Amino acid sequence: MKNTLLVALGALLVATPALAQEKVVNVYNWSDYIAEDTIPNFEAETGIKVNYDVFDSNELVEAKLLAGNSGYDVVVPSGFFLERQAAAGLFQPLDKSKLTNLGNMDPDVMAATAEHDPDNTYSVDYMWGTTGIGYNVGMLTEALGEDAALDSWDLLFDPETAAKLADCGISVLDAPSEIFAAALNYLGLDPNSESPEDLAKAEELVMSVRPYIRYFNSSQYIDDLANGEICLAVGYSGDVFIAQASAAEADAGVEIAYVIPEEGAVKWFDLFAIPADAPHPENAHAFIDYMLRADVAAANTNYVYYASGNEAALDMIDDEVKNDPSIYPTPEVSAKLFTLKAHTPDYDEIMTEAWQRVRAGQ
Ligand code: N2P
Repeated sequence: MKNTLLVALGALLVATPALAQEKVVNVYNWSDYIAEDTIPNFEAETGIKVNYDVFDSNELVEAKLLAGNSGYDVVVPSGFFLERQAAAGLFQPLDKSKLTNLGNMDPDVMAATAEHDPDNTYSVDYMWGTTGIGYNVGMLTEALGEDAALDSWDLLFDPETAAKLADCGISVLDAPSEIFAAALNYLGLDPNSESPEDLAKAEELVMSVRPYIRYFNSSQYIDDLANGEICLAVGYSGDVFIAQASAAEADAGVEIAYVIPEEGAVKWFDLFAIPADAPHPENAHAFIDYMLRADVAAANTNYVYYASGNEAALDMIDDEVKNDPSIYPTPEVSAKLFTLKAHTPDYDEIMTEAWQRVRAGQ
């Protein structure tokens, strides 16, 4: 009798979380990637408290997911990382019956992200953008002359040009896959090549300008560009626009521009997914569904200047955002963009070693 009771009690305890989940959701998103009132609005509407942590690199998310028990309910890796994470069983399938706003998604974005996640089983897009170059218009003109071309990866990869920018400051994302892909593409090689010979050429190229790079970091450049601390950053589109907006607001004569270089650039998708061991999957679905609401998606894009995966949001996205070809590329610009595939573990290992040498400068 006593045993039966204990078993029944145990079953109840196990079943309880699914029935009435603690009103909490633990979210791990990119830094500078959400409007200021999105979280408070969600909490007020649902009564679910959001613990919101941020990261600035795919590697960080992957390390947490691989270690297990991250405690996160929602994570937002880029598609070319999520691809292998999903294959490794790190996510649970989305329960689409709980995502009432899924119909708002842009079918083209869904098709593109299905390349990483077949049938969009585990993920849905939040935003997408490009990895290009942000620069200080005045400083670059001064360093390179009025007639200098400001729309080429030469700004970073041509040693003569980069040398002229070393004093005003160059920063580069701490994102090996994306930087080596840009280097391969600049060399006329396949940005998705996993050949060790191609990697060696890309490493050599980045090494040739390494003396002129002040630092590798994936978030610091927003403030540094805005304040005129650096003059060129290889960065994420929206982050450069955030720097541009804050420089304009400060009204101290700093003008920031973003360019998708003419040789082409990486286009990525950042995707919501729920870790297999998420403690609050119900609330994770509620959070994702909220983020898929058209008005919420529009408010976030208007705030961070990344293109939304949400088609229904378009009407509410500011004209200056949706008509900006470096946020919503024209077909002509789109033709220059390329996506990345997930790396194999073997390639990842040699790429990481190459990146460590690049970072260390030797
Ligand atoms: C947001 C950066 C997100 C872009 N600050 C990287 N995929």
